[in-house]
Amino acid sequence: MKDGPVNDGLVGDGLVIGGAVVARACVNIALIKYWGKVTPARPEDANIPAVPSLSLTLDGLYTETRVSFAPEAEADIFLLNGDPLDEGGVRRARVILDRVRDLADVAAPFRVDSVNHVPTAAGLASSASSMAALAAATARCAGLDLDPGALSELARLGSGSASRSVFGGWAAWEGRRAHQVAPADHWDVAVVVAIVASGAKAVSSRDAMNRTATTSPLYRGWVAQAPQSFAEGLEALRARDLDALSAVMERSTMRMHASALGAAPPVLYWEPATLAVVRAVERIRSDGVSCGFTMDAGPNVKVFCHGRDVSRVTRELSAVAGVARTITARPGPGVSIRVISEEGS
Ligand code: 2P0
Repeated sequence: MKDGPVNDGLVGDGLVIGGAVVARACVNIALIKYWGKVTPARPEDANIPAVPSLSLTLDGLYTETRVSFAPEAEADIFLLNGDPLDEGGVRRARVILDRVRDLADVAAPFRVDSVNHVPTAAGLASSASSMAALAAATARCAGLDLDPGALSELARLGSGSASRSVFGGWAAWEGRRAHQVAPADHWDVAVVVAIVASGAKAVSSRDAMNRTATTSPLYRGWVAQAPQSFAEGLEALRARDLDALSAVMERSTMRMHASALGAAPPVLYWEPATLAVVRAVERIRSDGVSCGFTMDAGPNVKVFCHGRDVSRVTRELSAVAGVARTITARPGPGVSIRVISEEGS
């Protein structure tokens, strides 16, 4: 099954001189969580995970990134939504650009123009979609013809979870790269995101997972149990068994957060309304509607359910005190690119 990057460009392979490459990548939600890394020996070993993870790429929540060469510039130029990218973002993005320059043996700076189509209030991290789109556009601009696995490795250098956003549908990530486990049309499920109003400033997932790995006595247990959860998640996905998938997804979520709670100082992402949504999911399930929750490095709750149950689940979650709004997403496509000629066509 082929569901990697789609090249519907106007020109053949080779450096894109004068024109630009536009790539689009969607966010993904992990059912079996990535939390912790292997200590890197070389720059190209960055963000190799200590645990395997399993995710679903989501339709309609994406980053679109335009990359061109900027031979007249002194350094790479980065714009996000029209404004200069912040320092942290530049550092992450430059790792990808430097790797591409190495692989393609080019020296020129790039101009990167990125637009996030992920509602900022959604609490859905856009680093996965951003870094996947950046990797795809830059590699193509520099004339690299990377297969989806190699592109996944490149995206991983910017942000670990970006390795999964290269693929449409369901992706598994172990070691250096992710791969597709099942396409978007494998299963009619949906994700309802319950946005929990919160003014709290979260610790970044990168800092939090490093702190967990270095200070939490629960981290070893987290790493030790992960392969079993991953295997169970894959089996439930293949069998399209939402009850089994929900059970292992919730276990993985709770164990990830438990390991973070054991850090010094503790990392606690939840708000009271987070727990209220968790209880609502248990209630909906006891009424006979299959669904399951997961939370990432923030207070919002993502609820998986069958496509046919979206209205019911949305209604129930919207009624929970502290839920500001909900967003619904379906399984989405992998990275796509298009090459724009100098004339802009
Ligand atoms: C995940 N998260 O599997 C987990 C669960 C957050 C909680 O992947 O340091 O931004 O750039 O590799 O990819 C978010 O972590 O971290 C993440 P880096 P990343 O989705």
